[in-house]
Amino acid sequence: MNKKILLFNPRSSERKYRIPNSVLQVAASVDGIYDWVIVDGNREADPYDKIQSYLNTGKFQYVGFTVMPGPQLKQAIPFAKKIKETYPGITMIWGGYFATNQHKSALSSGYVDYVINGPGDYAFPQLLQALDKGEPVNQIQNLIYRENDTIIKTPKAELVDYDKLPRLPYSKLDKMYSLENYLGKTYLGTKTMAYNSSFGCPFTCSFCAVVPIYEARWKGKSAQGVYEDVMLLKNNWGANAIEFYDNNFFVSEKRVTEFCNLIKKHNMSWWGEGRIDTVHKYSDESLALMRESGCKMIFFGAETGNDEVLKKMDKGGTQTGKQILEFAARMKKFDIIPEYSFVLGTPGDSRQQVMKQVDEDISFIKQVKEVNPDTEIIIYVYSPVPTEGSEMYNQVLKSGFRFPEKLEDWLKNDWENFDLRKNPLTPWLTPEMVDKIKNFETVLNAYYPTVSDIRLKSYQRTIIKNLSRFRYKNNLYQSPFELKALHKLWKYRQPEIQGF
Ligand code: B12
Ligand code: SF4
Repeated sequence: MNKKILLFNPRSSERKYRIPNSVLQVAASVDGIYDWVIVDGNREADPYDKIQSYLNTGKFQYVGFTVMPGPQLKQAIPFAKKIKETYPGITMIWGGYFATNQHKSALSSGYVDYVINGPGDYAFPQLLQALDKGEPVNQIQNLIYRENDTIIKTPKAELVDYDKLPRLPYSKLDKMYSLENYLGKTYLGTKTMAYNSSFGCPFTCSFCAVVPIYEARWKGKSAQGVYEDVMLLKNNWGANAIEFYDNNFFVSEKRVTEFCNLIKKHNMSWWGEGRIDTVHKYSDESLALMRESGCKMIFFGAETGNDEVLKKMDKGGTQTGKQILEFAARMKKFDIIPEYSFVLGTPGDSRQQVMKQVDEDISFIKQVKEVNPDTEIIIYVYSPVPTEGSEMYNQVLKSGFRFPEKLEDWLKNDWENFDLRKNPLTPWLTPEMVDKIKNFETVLNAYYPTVSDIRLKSYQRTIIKNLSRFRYKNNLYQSPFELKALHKLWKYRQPEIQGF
């Protein structure tokens, strides 16, 4: 037990903390076999100081970082480098979406030794045991590492059966960081828990980072198992709302309705992410039951109203512009807010075509708002993910776009904006197009401020709505400085950046 493990969750959020499920689940996989600690960058003023205080004891052999694209890289990259320089004997293991999808730059950096390719629940303890015993690691599934100049990717494992995994060690986490402070005040409730109940997604949208990792596979925990976990957090720490962080919570109508029936008497509000075409197939009874059980809002990838582009995105074939509008209207009947995300700025054959598509998407979003003004709109600018072989990724490569090869290059401002899907470096998007998208977003957010910004007062909502009315109604989006100034002044909170 003296080869301890330090698991680090780099800072991802300024104010709203969430249970760091990625590292907590990894901790569960070694709990009882190894001693472990978590350092949560969201909860430490100086996380490196904390890391150092652990590593200076000399008892730590393994350091694991969870790394997703965007702000987490700001701590992940320099900290990993410094750790390797100061404690060269430490084995550095990265997991998470950035680590997996950008494993080449991670492993070429010289300070990341191993990358876990997808779920780490079995790969992580197996790797540590092999390293402890000095055994080869090439038999361990879901692993990526370097052998001289060659990158070795071992085969992918079958998806994990969530019900067979150990329960997350919440009480141990509570001793390091009070769990109560992880249960934040949100639009859903005063003590909102973040929870993940499934792996993967059965679809293959060509812009989505889940696809190369899970390859169209999905496996969920049973409704009973999810219910028991939720009740544990409710009974011990007073949770009264749930954010389901699953890539696709709604794959199985049966699992969802079973969960609703179990939870409905417990007065919990909840939110999750799903697909329009999947949930549109749900019966009216199921939708009514979901609302009754506390479902207040669902995040959906609407992406675009253009059927041709939807096809190119490989949304699975059944989502159409007409369906997106119909479904927004249907959700209104059930009093569940659809939170639609759109991806603007996808590649096209010519500049005119790209601009025309941006204009069409803007007018489609306004149509959605007419059908159901409560619909929340999230706008992303298309940022490619390396989904090898997809039609869209081939088009991206043809246009000359390349990911950075060096890990440090990801720290440059431009690449951070790329990660946040706010201003990508894609050759087909001109600054004029990006401005148009962003300016429209500003006007839209002013005319329809998100309900999820619970700090925005109702008088502020009225002021900004009135101020933006003329622009919104007359499609005048250029240079909305007055609205931007108010957003800045009131610290308007965009859920896609700060958390939903
Ligand atoms: C929670 C979350 C956030 C939180 C913060 C997360 C945190 N760590 O504090 C917030 C809301 C801040 C966030 C923001 C963003 N996110 Co985010 N986020 C998620 C979300 C919904 C859940 C992550 C999670 O907890 N999963 C549950 C755990 C148990 O699963 P897991 O992380 O996959 O972990 C397993 C394995 O990956 C592996 N593993 C992971 N880490 C490690 C570490 C070690 C050492 C090992 C051994 C194994 C390992 O083992 C784990 C157990 O099996 C995922 C989607 C998803 N369902 O995973 C997106 C996701 C990771 N986010 C994504 C993105 C792009 C972002 C943003 C950069 C952009 C955006 N606008 O969405 C922003 C960045 C802004 C910011 N402030 O950081 C993308 C990544 C896509 C990509 N291109 O790689 C995802 C996949 C969503 C998506 N489908 O697009 N996010
Ligand atoms: S449905 Fe959502 S999670 Fe699944 S592949 Fe498409 S975008 Fe990704």
